[in-house]
Amino acid sequence: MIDSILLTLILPGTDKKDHLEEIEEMKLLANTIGYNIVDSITQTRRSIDPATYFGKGKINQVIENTLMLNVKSIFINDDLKPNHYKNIKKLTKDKIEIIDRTCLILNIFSQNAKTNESKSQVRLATLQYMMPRLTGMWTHLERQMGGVGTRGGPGEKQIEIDRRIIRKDITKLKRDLEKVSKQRKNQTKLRKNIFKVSLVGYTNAGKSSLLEKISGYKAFIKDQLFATLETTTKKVKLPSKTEIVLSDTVGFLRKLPHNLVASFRSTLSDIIDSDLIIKVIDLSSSDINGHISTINNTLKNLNADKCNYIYVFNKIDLVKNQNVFKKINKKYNNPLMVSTLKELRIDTLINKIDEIATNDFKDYKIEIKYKDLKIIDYIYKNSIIRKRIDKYENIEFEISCDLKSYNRIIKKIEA
Ligand SMILES: Nc1nc2c(ncn2[C@@H]2O[C@H](COP(=O)(O)OP(=O)(O)OP(=O)(O)O)[C@@H](O)[C@H]2O)c(=O)[nH]1
Ligand SMILES: [Mg+2]
Repeated sequence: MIDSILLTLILPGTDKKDHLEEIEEMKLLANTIGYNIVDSITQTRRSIDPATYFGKGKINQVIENTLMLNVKSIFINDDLKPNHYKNIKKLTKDKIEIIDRTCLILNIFSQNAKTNESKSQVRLATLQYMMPRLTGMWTHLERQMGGVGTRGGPGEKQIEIDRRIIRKDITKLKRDLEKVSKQRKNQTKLRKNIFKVSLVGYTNAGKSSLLEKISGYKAFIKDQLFATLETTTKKVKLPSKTEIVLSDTVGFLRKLPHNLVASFRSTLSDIIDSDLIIKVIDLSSSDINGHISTINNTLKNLNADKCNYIYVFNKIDLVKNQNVFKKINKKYNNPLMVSTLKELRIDTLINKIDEIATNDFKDYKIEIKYKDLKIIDYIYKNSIIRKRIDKYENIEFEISCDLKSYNRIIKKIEA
């Protein structure tokens, strides 16, 4: 682990509790890429310093202390504008690495991306992050080469070449991602008749663990932030024999960089089509309210805030304080509380999903000719068979499904 300092800013209106949560979260995030925060320093100011974000005196003092401790990196719990980054970097005389929140999260994402799609998404966000920072470097180099306004100096040339390469890369990545997004939309179309359930939640809440428990699929589970960066969708047969698809996707985090959200929009876009969203919350977290508001804000950004949802509070095995249960029960009207790890009340959750998936199901009677094998197959896939009577000329089915599916079946029979 590389020792490091964390620098944070408190402005008027900063919530003290949120601020402390963010410090703890930054420590975890930094650990994920191999850094250990040994000290955390906070400055309270009326406003952001236009040149150096924090006060210049404070920054100089922190740099001095950092170098004295023989520490080589400073984390900043915010997104630094390119000029802030450049000016702080200048004050360090390039002796200290400056890592802002976006840079840190981009690093975690690039470390954890597994599929070609997620790798391209992270690369796109990283290049977009780099572009304006190159401009800063360009000005810096330009000055070295003879004053602002000079054209054609080597600094400018090099940066222009870099920018051109980056721009080309960005265009190509966007094109590639567009293709994948189209394929995804086609897959979604194929699943249009099936009940779709999405697991969403703060990172590390236990979404992948739940996918594994409910579907039996061996998911990638780790006590780590952003273990999952891709969407996995699995078919699940519920006790009523209804088939649904269950999806697990990338976790949310407060102040997730805009570029990343934009790049991951297609991965997250499936959430909008959900018939049911399961908001998974870690009940053992000290910041349940913060996590819930992050989930709700993110869903709003994705235009998925109108979807039907339920809350599932996970990791109850870690909670010893009965007041936590009481408070949550009162606030969220006795929501589902489970332990995925200890397999507590997972059955209740599955039954709840089943109940919602079959909520508008009704019983119907239909008759099919033996030769209409395709329709028989369709019925088995799109309804629950309550009874099948094989008669001399045809088969009589008593089925249970929603009205839309019933109409589709009738249309096929009449075609
Ligand atoms: N004690 C306890 N640990 C759990 C429970 N459910 C999941 N975990 C642990 O929590 C950690 C995170 O679980 P994941 O399923 O990877 O969480 P996730 O929401 O998919 O996280 P990301 O993909 O990183 O966003 C793992 O170490 C799990 O073993 C639970 O009910 N109790
Ligand atoms: Mg996961």
